[in-house]
Formats: sequence, C-alpha cells, structure tokens
Amino acid sequence: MKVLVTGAAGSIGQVVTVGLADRGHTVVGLDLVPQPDGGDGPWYTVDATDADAVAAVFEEETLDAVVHLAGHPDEGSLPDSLTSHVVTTAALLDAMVEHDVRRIVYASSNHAVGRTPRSDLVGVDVRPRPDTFYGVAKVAAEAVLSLYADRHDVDAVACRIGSFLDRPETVRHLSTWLSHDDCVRMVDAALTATAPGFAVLYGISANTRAWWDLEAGRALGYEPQDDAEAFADAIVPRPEDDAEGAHVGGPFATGGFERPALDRSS
Ligand code: 15L
Repeated sequence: MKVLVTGAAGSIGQVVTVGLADRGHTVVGLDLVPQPDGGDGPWYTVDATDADAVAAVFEEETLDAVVHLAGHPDEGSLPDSLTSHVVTTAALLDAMVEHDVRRIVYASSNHAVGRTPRSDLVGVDVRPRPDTFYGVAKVAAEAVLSLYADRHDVDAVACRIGSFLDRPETVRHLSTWLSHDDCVRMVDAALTATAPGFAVLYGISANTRAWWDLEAGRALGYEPQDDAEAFADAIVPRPEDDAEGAHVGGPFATGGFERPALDRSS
C-alpha cells in the first residue's frame, strides 16, 4: 500500500516509517519539520492543521491509506489540543474523501479513557473518560473518525496507544508498554484488516500485567509479541507508583493538570 504517515519525524513516526517500508509498503512522510537525516522516500514539510496544504499533498500523491500520528503528545490548552488532534484529523479526512482514500489508522491514546479507575481489564466499549484536555481531544478525534466512517464509508481504526517506549521504565509501564516492534505490527494490522469500518483497539504489547483488553486488536489481526514483564526486575519502584496505578491514565489522571479550559489572560 502507498501510505501517508503524518508525524513521520516523531518518535513513533520514525519507527513506523521504517517498519512499514520493511513490510513492503511505500511510505510518504509528512511532518512540520524536514525529513530526519538518513530518511528516504517522498517527504512533505507541512502543518497538518493547514487543510489546503494537506489537500495539496493528496493532489500530488496517489495514496491508499493514511497513518495519522501527528499531534502534540502531551497536555495543552483545550483549543491547542483540539487543533492539534481534531483539526488535523478532519483535514486529512476531507482530503481522503475528496481523493477516494478509504483507510486511516489513527494514533489515539489511552488518555481517552484515562480517568477510568483501575480495576478489571478495560475493553473498548467503556465510556470515553478522558483525564486531560489532551484526552478530550483524542475522544473528539475518534468521534470525527466515526462520523466519516458512517457518512463516507471510510475504514478508520483508532489505536489507543499506551506507553510507546524502547523499554518500560516505571511500574505503570509494566501494564501500559507498547514496544517498537509491536507498534509496527499494530499499525500494519490496522492498515490491512478487512473492512473494519470504525474500530478501536488498545495499543499495548502482550503485557502480563495489561490494563487494557487486547481482544479488539486481535480481532483485526494485531498479535503483539513482546511483554513488559521481561523488564520487571530492572524497574525501580517509586513513591508515585501507587497514585499512578489508581486510574489507567496514570500521571495524567493524578492531578496537577487542572487548569481552566480557556486562557482569558489576553
Ligand atoms: C500518551 O498518549 C502520551 O502521548 C505520552 O506522552 C504518554 O503519556 C503515554 O500516553 C502514556 O500514557 O504513558
């Protein structure tokens, strides 16, 4: 497949770009910043919030699918978060509809349900329960994907990613870790699953202590191979581990992020 990867210069983007190419896909990169050294293939230095600039990429390239990873990966103001996650998603979906591109894989986040108290395994059918404005924006971006799936028959897979890291670093990560290799497996499965319509999956490895149910991902062909437990002996417990284990969003749900939604200072 010829796949446009947004946020291709980011930490997930660089891994996914190489991984998809290794799996035989043709990758077109898009990011706010120029292509990192050593990268090859077509590249567009474009702000994904700019609908005209995004549409111009679709004029230039005949695409089969989009992997949308662009967006600020941390908490921000509500307007900034909506711009970063919802406006970018909408710009891509409009261009996809215009150019008959029917598949999008979206980097959503566990923070869409981060305020869910930690108890049983969390499935994809729990109510949206964001822990931050970042999480609110991920919920809203998922809703836009759902709308375009219903209105325009776009296949849209929202991957609620846990903690994408080289290796787990905290006790929470033993439950939330997504390895680099499993991330590529997840994106490839979401790209190639037969007619998923609108679907949500949890983007974590096959962690022994998983907090999220992998069933929805497995139904789409995502078979994670790594397990954070292999690193458990190297994790040094910290005083904040208990608080981070109260809700699935961990540090985003523990407080410290409370602030008004809108900045009235100017
Ligand atoms: C995310 O979605 C964030 O982008 C990242 O910064 C981490 O907070 C990660 O989730 C996580 O929950 O570990």
